[in-house]
Amino acid sequence: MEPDTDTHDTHAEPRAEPHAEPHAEPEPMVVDAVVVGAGFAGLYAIHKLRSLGLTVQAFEAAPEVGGTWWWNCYPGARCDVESLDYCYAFDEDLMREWKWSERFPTQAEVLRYAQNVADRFDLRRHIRFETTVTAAHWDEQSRRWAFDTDRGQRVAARWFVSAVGAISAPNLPGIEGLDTFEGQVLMTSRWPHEGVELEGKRVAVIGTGSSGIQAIPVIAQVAGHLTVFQRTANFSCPAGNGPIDPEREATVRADYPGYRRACLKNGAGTPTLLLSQSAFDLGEAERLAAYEAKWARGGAGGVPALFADTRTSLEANQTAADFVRGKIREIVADPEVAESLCPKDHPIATKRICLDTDYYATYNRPNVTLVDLRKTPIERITPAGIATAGRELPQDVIIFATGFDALTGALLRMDIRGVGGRSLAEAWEDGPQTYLGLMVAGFPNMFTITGPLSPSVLINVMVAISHHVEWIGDCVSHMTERGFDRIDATPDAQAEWTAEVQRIADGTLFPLANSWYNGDNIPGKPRRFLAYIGGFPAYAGRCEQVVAAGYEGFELSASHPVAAVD
Ligand code: NA7
Repeated sequence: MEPDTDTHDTHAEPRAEPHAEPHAEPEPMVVDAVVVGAGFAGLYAIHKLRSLGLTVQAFEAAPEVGGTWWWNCYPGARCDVESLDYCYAFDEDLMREWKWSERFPTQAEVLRYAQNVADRFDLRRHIRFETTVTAAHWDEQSRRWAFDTDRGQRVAARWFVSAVGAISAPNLPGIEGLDTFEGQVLMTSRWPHEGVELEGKRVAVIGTGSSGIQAIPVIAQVAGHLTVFQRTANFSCPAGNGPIDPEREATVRADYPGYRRACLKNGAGTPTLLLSQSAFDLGEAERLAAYEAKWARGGAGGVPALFADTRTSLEANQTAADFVRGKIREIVADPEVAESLCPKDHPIATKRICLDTDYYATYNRPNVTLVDLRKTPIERITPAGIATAGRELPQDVIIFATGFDALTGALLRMDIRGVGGRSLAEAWEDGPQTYLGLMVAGFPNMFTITGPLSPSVLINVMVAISHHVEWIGDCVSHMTERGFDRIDATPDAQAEWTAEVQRIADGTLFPLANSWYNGDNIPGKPRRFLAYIGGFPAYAGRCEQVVAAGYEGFELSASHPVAAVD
């Protein structure tokens, strides 16, 4: 595609721009596409759109690529998808040449991979780092989006590709007294890259989701004393991490592209097979033996990934939940602590299942204490520590592992305004509505990679990202070839999709949990199931059908008369 004549050079090296003078009105730079975010979604989007001949400008708030893998560099941070699956499949040389060292890669290794991709495909020159997009407004007349950044840049683009990430907007709970604390306050999701000295210190961790469960065993090894503040006990299964098994690696690498294509036939876009067996197809002894074997092997969805009906039948779910609770009671020496650690208020895996290394055993250490917030809630944070049940627990460091405003948070933190100046916040007042998780009606030419109501966090997110980027690339090519310059989802198609996503979720046990999947962790967030749970093959099939039917549910148009294309 030819760039607009008024396009500025987008191929300059990234550089820190001085903040704009107050009241200065710089002329907007015009490019074909703006990509917001330079994590895995943004990197691939830049590469894809550039390969179509588009001029691309990306913005990234961090000083580096990597997105969530840049920010979440807390001790113990690790991917819970296996490394051989958690990578791009679009370039065979990259797949062949990049070697992972562990079954589940550390944050540092995933970040190195992202950096390698950025360098290998020369993507950095398109990215303005340390720059946050503050506003994106649709201009109907020019059929372009106008962007503002916190550094005063103004850019206009035909295509707006959001690559802001599904779990990227941190949630810092407003606990009374936090601003009075005289020690150090940290968030796992904004961990300092220079590292933190925790040796010998009194450390508090608030939150026991995946981040807390990964960080706690590692912090416990160095802290003088670690106090864990747990609001909801969470199910966790052993990751079974270790060096990559050379035999398995050799098998996968014998036909890596074929292996990855085969994974796309599975619900989660990983090698986990589509399950057909019910937990009750086996007798009790056989079922327990299967759970034992899975627990010993570790990885891939843990014990609840064994049977097809764990997600849909409370009775089947209970067999897996009882098994894990039994393990917790076996591992944790103090029965009272073990009971507090046993989740009882939600079916297993209806909050994201955690994979850990020695999480439960960590509570047997003499320097670790569990505070069960269901029994003794936090009253306030004091200058010296945390007060619960009328006593103060002094701390040097408080670490918040309190999660994210998932799926919608990062989008809503920008001032996005579509047709008629309507804000995204207004459009999503009752919860997010999207068509295929890819577009929002009334926000033309805006694509949301792993957006709300797409499979996103419920499948291997590298598969989700790749699918969206390729779908968007195909759509933009289709439009450009035909001279179209505006695409919008129809309200009807969007309403139908939004209802379908909820309907499928309602057929599972997921709505029974208070979880970020339902938006429950953010006060005031409307309750709605935020991801498509029907599995990758069904989702991808639906997207293909939509395209085959001439972008059914979308309206494509041109500002100038267009010639017919075969
Ligand atoms: P999660 O899974 O949302 O976990 C956050 C944890 O923080 C969870 O245990 C919460 O308890 C707890 N929390 C949140 N707010 C509070 C307050 N106010 N007081 C006490 N405890 C609180 O986030 P993670 O970062 O661990 O993981 C997110 C995803 O990132 C993960 O699934 C991976 O995909 C990567 P709650 O359960 O809400 O009672």
